[in-house]
Amino acid sequence: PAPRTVLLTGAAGGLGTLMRDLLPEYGYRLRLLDLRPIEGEPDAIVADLADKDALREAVRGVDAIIHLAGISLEAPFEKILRANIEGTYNLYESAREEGVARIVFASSNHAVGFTPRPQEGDPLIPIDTPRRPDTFYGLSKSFGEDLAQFYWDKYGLETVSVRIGSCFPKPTGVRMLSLWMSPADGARLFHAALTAEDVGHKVVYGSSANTRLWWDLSTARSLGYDPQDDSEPYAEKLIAEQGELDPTNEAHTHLGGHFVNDPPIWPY
Ligand code: NAI
Ligand code: 15L
Repeated sequence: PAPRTVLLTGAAGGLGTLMRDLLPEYGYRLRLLDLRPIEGEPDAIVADLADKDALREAVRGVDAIIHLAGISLEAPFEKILRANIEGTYNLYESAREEGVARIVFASSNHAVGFTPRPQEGDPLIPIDTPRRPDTFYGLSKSFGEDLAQFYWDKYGLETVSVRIGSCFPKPTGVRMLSLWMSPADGARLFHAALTAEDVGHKVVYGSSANTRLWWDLSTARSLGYDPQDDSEPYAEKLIAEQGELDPTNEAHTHLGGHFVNDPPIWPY
């Protein structure tokens, strides 16, 4: 049966806010969790991923979890360790103890951020390309994918790890023309990840069907994902404003963009 009650961690964040709007249309009842309270959502659970008791209670009775909570940019290793590495472990342990069947894990392009982007005529980056994290942040996503594989092999807890490109209302940079995932396609992909049968642990790239795509969406499509959007209508204006990607600038020649040399830092 299709999952109905889904715990959405990181529900106060950018992606969480977009998904709070879009996922109910697919028939999900969302239980919300975040470190920060959410205006207009008095029932949202305000908890830190470090709080094992709160997590255990939060996951009790849900059919699946979409795990978005954590530090979403670069930060000192100690902070990443606590929020993303220990926090994700705590969530998986709670899910195992409470018998939750499936987690959709928000991994990131930054788990493979040091991969050179394809140049004209090169093949798309395959899903089994070696992981090359570009930050401690990317390293924590790499850990999350391994954790997910371990919980499948050892305990039969399923995960779809989505290496999200850039999920924002619109693409805001030239690199994002390749990595953009429209919010509507994001909801389509999360829905596919929640409903596909027998996923075990699958890693997929998460973006729209962009004309300038750098990576191979076939594993995501194998879950039933059928992206409907393309960043191309935004291309002309962004390139006029920012110029084409510069082949001599390493932030322009790697999947992870400026995370490879000058990552944006988590503000708190
Ligand atoms: P965000 O930074 O806007 O939201 C993250 C949320 O997690 C925040 O509301 C924050 O309060 C919460 N959080 C942080 N530490 C926590 C903790 N210890 N316990 C409980 N909650 C905590 O990030 P965004 O953009 O919404 O991303 C969501 C997830 O998707 C993140 O895991 C991010 O790494 C991942 N991702 C997002 C991409 C995007 O394009 N938005 C791209 C790739 C990955
Ligand atoms: C990410 O992993 C970040 O969480 C998001 O804020 C964007 O920076 C995105 O990657 C990106 O690479 O554009």
